Amino acid sequence: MSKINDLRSYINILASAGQLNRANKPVSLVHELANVATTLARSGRGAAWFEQPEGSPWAVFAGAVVSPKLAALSLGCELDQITTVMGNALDPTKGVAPVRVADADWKANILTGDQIDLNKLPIPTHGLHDGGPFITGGVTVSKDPVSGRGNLSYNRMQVLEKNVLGFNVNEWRHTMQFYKVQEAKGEPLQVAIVIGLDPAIMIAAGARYDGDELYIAGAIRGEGVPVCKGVTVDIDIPANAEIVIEGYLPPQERRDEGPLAEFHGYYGELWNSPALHVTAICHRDNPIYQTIVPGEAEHIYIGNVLPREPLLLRFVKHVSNNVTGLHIPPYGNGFATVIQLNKSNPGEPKNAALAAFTAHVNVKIAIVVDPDVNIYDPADVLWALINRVDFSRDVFYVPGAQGHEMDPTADTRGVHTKVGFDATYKPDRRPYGDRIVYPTVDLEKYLG
Ligand SMILES: Cc1cc2nc3c(=O)[nH]c(=O)nc-3n(C[C@H](O)[C@H](O)[C@H](O)COP(=O)(O)O)c2cc1C
Ligand SMILES: [Mn+2]
Repeated sequence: MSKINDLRSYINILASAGQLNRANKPVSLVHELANVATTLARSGRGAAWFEQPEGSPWAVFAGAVVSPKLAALSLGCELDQITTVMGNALDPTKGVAPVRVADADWKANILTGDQIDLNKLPIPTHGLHDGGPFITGGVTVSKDPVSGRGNLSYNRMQVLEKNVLGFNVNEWRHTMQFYKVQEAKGEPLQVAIVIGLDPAIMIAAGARYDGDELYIAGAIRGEGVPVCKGVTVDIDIPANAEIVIEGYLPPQERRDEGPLAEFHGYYGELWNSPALHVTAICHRDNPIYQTIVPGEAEHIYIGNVLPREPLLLRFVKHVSNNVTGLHIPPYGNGFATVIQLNKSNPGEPKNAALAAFTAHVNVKIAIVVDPDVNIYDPADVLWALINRVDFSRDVFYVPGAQGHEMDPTADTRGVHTKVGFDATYKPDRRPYGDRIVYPTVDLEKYLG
């Protein structure tokens, strides 16, 4: 496979894997683009490249990491290696430092002062009840004002004025910690928003990590990410980005932004958030604007699946060495986990489920299946639930446990009930021989 070092090289790989869909008809940035990207992703067709977003000369790309298949292509590995590759990349001892370079293609076009107009960018309004256009696929690069280390994060950003964005950031994020340090001094926090990236950087930015997340991207690629100083900010910015928006969050300023489609599939509320004042917009020639459809699979894949599967696997393997696979399906908001276990005794599935619950507060459903069940196929997991679970004996509850505070079934503090399913085969109850399996064939050989 050829090397991925930016969005363009990744798009080539998607095209050769039959997972790139070129939409060459005009498409509205308001709802329509997100609808098309979502329809493609949900039908297993992969990423979308919009050549003619209405009102913009720039192309828009969506769905870089929208399925297990695309996660594997992004990481340059097979489907069943994703958790191992991510586990390695997230190991702080395996991080690879970014490398400073003198120049970047995005410095080809630099807009400052009155030239700045965010309304000229093809920023989609995704969901029907979204408050307006939001940058959702931009990665925030900032710097710890105390240690000087770099940091990556995602922050949804609503266009409020031609040079001002509402900048959503939760209290417990590193980016918020940095902002609070600056605010206490009465100083702004500088940030750079990078758009159009090597998916390794997209994946790295979704992780909670004690250090600069660019080291994760370096570990994925086996070499340091090239970075280059900003034009108006003192930050090391990935050199191979398509578009860079530089600016600062002034101390004490708060603006309303929202609502936006949330990861749990409902719309969120208005937030009173810091404001990002733009000091420069830089871009490559003919740049590609990249977006993530909020509240859909890619959002969850990057935020809740890839960074957490290795963590859960570690905990579950600790209680049982017979675990053969683990997946956090994106259709479960990151709240569900499917554990594949080659059980050696009847109590083992329940212990494995309990280990997943303790590995991360978000996990509220654990389904334990046998090795003959495809953990990436929702229909196969449902088959196991229907055909291998006696619901009064094989289901157990953990009431009053801590979950995510936005879990729609939890109270406002996030207290909810966790539920485990032992969906493994119990031959002692009623023997059924083998499962029916029709092996998948290469259709090219049979169809014209
Ligand atoms: C697509 C996407 C959008 C996100 N949007 C936000 C957001 O608007 N606000 C926020 O606080 N976290 C958001 N997150 C989660 C954080 O970016 C993520 O937890 C990250 O690890 C935080 O990094 P930090 O602690 O280094 O700041 C989002 C994650 C993804 C994948
Ligand atoms: Mn961080």
